[in-house]
Amino acid sequence: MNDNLALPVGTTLDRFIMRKQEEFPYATGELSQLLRDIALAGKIVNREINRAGLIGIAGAFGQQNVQGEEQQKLDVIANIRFIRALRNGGEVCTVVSEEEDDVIHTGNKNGKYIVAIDPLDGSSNIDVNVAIGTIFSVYRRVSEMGTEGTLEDCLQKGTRQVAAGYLIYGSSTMLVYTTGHGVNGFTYEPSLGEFFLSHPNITIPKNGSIYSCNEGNLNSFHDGVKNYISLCKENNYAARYIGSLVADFHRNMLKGGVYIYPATAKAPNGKLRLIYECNALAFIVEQAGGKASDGSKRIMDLEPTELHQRCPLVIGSSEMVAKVEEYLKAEVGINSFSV
Ligand code: P6P
Repeated sequence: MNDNLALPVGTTLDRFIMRKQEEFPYATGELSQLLRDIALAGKIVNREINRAGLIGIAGAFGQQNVQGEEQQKLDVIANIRFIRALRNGGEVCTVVSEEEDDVIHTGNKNGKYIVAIDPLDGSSNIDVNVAIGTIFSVYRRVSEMGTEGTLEDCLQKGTRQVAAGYLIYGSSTMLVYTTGHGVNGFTYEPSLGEFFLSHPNITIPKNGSIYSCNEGNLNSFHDGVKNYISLCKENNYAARYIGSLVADFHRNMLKGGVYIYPATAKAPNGKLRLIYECNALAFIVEQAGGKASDGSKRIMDLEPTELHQRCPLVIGSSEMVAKVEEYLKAEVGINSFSV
């Protein structure tokens, strides 16, 4: 099939995945099935988020995750749903989840893929009805088929991703993903239980006038970041920070903008996690023509050493990210945010 033949808005996710798979004769359908499994879990989580206030699953779960963060009930539910969908789908041998201390082996020893996932990012916003999201990354395993996945499988650089995406549970629910051939967005129609192509070939504007950053931490930012934020104010940019990475990222993808979570006093290496947040969004934004760095180094070139390691994140319109890097470089002796 001619891959330049754009599929029309309204194409179902299933048909889109199938048509795209046809473009790759060597494709065996396993990655297609994995994407369907994620979409299925996303539909279920979407339904539970929408009913949370009615069926007593809003609010805190009463435990902390490995990050030391207060788990919300929906964090736990979303984690169970996505891991169960990936286990039942059969294509994934091992999962790295923000909600799990260690890797989760699915039992699918012949699963070809590894998935790294933040099942529900921004979940503290659930109770106040602010958009939240799921972020995922897919890698081909490097360990031998027929065995359990290994830590090496899970600590691959972002450049080795074969797919990445996010679900945003907002005014509408969307699935946005890439397999390395551009970025496409699908909007969920709950009455039909289907995702439909609504945003084909998403490209992020090279520049923008929106910056997303928690200025409450301003005093502990490196001067380079402080100077960049001053530049934004001088240029009358709009400050838009929802406290939900997927929501801020999605808006910046469509309108242009930059999201900055630098090193702070509370988070000397940044707050966001490399493997299941930064790498996934970095793959997506680069496929859409944008840029993602830790303030100096390309996110996808960072060498992971721990499952839950954090890194500073500057992500969005390429010219805005480059400007932040320029301001940081101007600081003597500071190569990136991380101290
Ligand atoms: P802060 C949510 O906890 C999250 O991981 C991102 O979704 C969000 O952008 C960021 O943290 C908010 O962190 O420190 O500004 O509240």
